[in-house]
Order: sequence, then C-alpha cells, then structure tokens
Amino acid sequence: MNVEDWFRTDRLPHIYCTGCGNGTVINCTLAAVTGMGWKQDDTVFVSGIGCSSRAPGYIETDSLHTTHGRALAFATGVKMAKPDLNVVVFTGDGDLAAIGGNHFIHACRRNVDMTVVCMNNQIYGMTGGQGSPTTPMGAQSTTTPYGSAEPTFDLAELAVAAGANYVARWTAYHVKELTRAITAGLQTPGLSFIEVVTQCPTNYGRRNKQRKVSEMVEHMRSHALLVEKKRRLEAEGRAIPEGMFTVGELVRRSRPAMGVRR
Ligand SMILES: Cc1ncc(C[n+]2csc(CCOP(=O)(O)OP(=O)(O)O)c2C)c(N)n1
Ligand code: SF4
Repeated sequence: MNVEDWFRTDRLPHIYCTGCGNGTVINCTLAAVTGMGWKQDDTVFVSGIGCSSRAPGYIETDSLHTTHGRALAFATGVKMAKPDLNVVVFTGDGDLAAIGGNHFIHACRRNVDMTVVCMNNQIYGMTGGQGSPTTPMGAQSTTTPYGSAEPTFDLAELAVAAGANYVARWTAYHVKELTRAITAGLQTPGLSFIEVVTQCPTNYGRRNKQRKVSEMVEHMRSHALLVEKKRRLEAEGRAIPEGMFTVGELVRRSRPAMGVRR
C-alpha cells in the first residue's frame, strides 16, 4: 500500500484554501501510517469540527467526524470497545484546547492508546478567524481586533504535564521530522500527542502581516527552536530569543496506558 491508496479521491475538490498547511499534515500522517504497514480495515480516523477536523473525510477508512471538541471522547469509546483497532485523531487548536480542553487533559491523564495529531494554526479557521487558546499575544483576530491580550496554552507542554506517553511538536515546514514523529507516536502504546504548527493564510496570515504563504512558512522555520538547544541555553543561563517556540520530541515514557491491545 502507498499513500495514494489511503486517499479518497472521490471527495475532491477538497475544501482547503490555497496554501493551507493541513494537506501537508494529512500527507505526513498517511506516510507514517503507510510506513507502519497498517491495514485500512484495522484503522479508524476520528475528528471533531473545524478545517483540520475535515481531514478524515479524505481518507479511505472508517472514520468519525464528531461534535466540536469531542473527538477524544469518541476516540476513547472506539478504543475501549475495540482495542485491536488503530485509532488516530485529527483536531485543531480550538477543537482540542478550547471547547475540548477538558477532554484533552483527561485523555492524556488516562493515557488512552491513540495518536492525536493537532493542526495548530493559532486561530479558528473554519468559522472565520476568531481567537483561540493558542493565538499569540498581540495577534489580530476577529475577536481580538486590537491584538490578543491573553497568554497562550503550550499544547505540547500541557500534554506532557497531563501524562501522555509520547509528545512532539513540529511545523508544516518540517515534513520529514513530522513524519518521523507521527511514526514514533503510532508505535508508542498510550496517548501520543503530535502538535503541528501550521499555516492558515486565509484567517491568520492576512491579518498578521504574513500575507504570503511563503512568509508564514519562513516565520515557522525561523522561529522553531530545537528543544535540545533550548535546554542547553537554559542550562548555560542564556536567554531564549523572543518569539521562539520549541520543536522536537518533548517526552517519551511508558506510564500505564488504557486500551492497549493484549
Ligand atoms: C458546539 C459548537 N460550538 C461552535 C461551533 C462552531 N465551530 C465550528 S469549527 C469552530 C472552530 C474551529 O477551530 P479549530 O479547531 O482551531 O479548527 P480550524 O478550523 O482552525 O482547523 C467552531 C467554533 C460548533 N460547530 N459547535
Ligand atoms: S481557513 Fe485557514 S485552516 Fe481553514 S482551509 Fe483555509 S487556510 Fe486552511
């Protein structure tokens, strides 16, 4: 099987805007799934609501497109009822961390055996660009016309603190690293959380002085700081450059997990 075999071509044209990063994330996820040798009959994709959550609709397996914020609750149900299935969740920063925030921390605490891929475009894309829990301070959105005044959630650090067994963060620029991280997540028993910082040119970029997709991708590339480098800077007592976010593998451990096949 190759990536094309997993792609539901009869659903084209897709809904994504030109330059959206979501297609890259789907491609990397399907490359990881293909690399694992998984079979379509044994694999279920689950999502909530949002542009990111439309992803399972383009994949040739059984899938659940659920209610906003509830992807992890539905996925937990699938995994507990059928532990032999491979469960992969696609979600967005709003779906996962705003309306679904409580489900997120408890799924990590329970360490349910699934892989969660969050497309963090730092905005509510589907509904026209409202601020989300990851909208950076000072960023413009339809609900923060003078710039967001709120501190943001670090989704990957939240998953580490709540108990997930595998946590990594990359961006839609880092396709090879992202594919490797998703593969590691698929291989790890318990909850694997892979955050992908991705570009939404339509509702984030054009309001935040990143009008071109290339500018958004360059911004992600130049502001990504390897977690090992961050730890080294901290150990040396040196300052972390302003506006940087960490990428890489944040945790890999073997806490007891729920729903692991026997
Ligand atoms: C209960 C409920 N409240 C609000 C909505 C409207 N709604 C649909 S998608 C969405 C935000 C999606 O944002 P995010 O999860 O970040 O996904 P993106 O579209 O950016 O990929 C909202 C508020 C809804 N569908 N259901
Ligand atoms: S609104 Fe943003 S996230 Fe949604 S499809 Fe368009 S670019 Fe992608």
